[in-house]
Amino acid sequence: MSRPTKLFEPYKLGPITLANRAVMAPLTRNRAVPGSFVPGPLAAEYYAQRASAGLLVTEASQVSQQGQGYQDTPGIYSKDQVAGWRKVTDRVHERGGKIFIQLWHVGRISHTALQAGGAAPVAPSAIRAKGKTFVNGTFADVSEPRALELSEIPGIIDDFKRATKNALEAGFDGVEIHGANGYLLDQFAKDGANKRTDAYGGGIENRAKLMLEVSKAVASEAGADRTGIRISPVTPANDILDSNPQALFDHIVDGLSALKLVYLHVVEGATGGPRDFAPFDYASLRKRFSGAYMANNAYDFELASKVLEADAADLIAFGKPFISNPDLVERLKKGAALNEWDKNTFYGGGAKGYTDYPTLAAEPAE
Ligand code: 8OZ
Repeated sequence: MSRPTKLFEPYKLGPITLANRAVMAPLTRNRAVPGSFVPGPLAAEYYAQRASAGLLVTEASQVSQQGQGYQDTPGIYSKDQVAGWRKVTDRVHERGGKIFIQLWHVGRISHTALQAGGAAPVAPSAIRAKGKTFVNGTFADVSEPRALELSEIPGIIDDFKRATKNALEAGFDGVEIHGANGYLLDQFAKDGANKRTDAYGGGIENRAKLMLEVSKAVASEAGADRTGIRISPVTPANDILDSNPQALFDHIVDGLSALKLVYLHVVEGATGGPRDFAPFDYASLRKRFSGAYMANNAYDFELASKVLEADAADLIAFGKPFISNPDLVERLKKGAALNEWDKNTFYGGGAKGYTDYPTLAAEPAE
């Protein structure tokens, strides 16, 4: 018996139809091939196992070497990376799944050890984040960044555009721009990290500019109906802060809506933490946005069903539950128990904690 809920109803997302409204959220797993940053040998298996999600969003994938901030995260800027991702999308499509890739530039959340020639990571302003990254097998303080020159900004936009072209060549159904969690686009948007005095700093309109220009460029390549974006208005992740996130994100979402992006993916509250971390009116974003509203952060079956029923969201993204439950949709349908996740195997390593979580079918009968 399946439990009645909109969660398992199909959803038309631009030109594609999702089998249900449960999305696998982007999840960093640090298992790409060291040096080439091609998706690792088990990545196709991992994503194919989870293809019964309405939509898979891949782990964040850097659009350039400069955009990398952690050890062994995959890229989408080289030919080999495109070929590696092609194997992933083929396996997912064979299983009837749909998959978007998350496009990422970390900005200041990086380390000189990951940058070409040991250079400083780039940021809107030369302000070091209080935070750690994982590099050379250990946690290290992020490096002191340098402020991007105004003349370098078109190059960043081009990197996102090229990555989008690569993503389409790799067979993705669409792309999600990573505008969340204190990485480059969020750093430009929020006044705690952006102290620029040029056209990309100062008031809300200037700070929102890079996120909107990247969105426009990506949508021009993939089609707006295959372009989503993830934001996290109030998260403190990676030492990010804004003095007026409601006004900032109301403005940003008006701009994204005008670009007709297909979905707005919102981390509600603190990423991986409390949903009520800071006051924020998410309904205001839903109202302003013309496309689908994808809600994320600590959703379970009950909350997802309630929010969909109330028409407060169209899609629900589940993160950690998808790590440990490849057949999450089937388990939720049946009201079956969920496997617990092992946080010791989230980042790096091999099959353990990656492709070895059992499905219901694989479990011994009681
Ligand atoms: C966990 C570890 C490293 C990166 C994010 C891409 O927070 C990440 C990330 C998460 O968006």
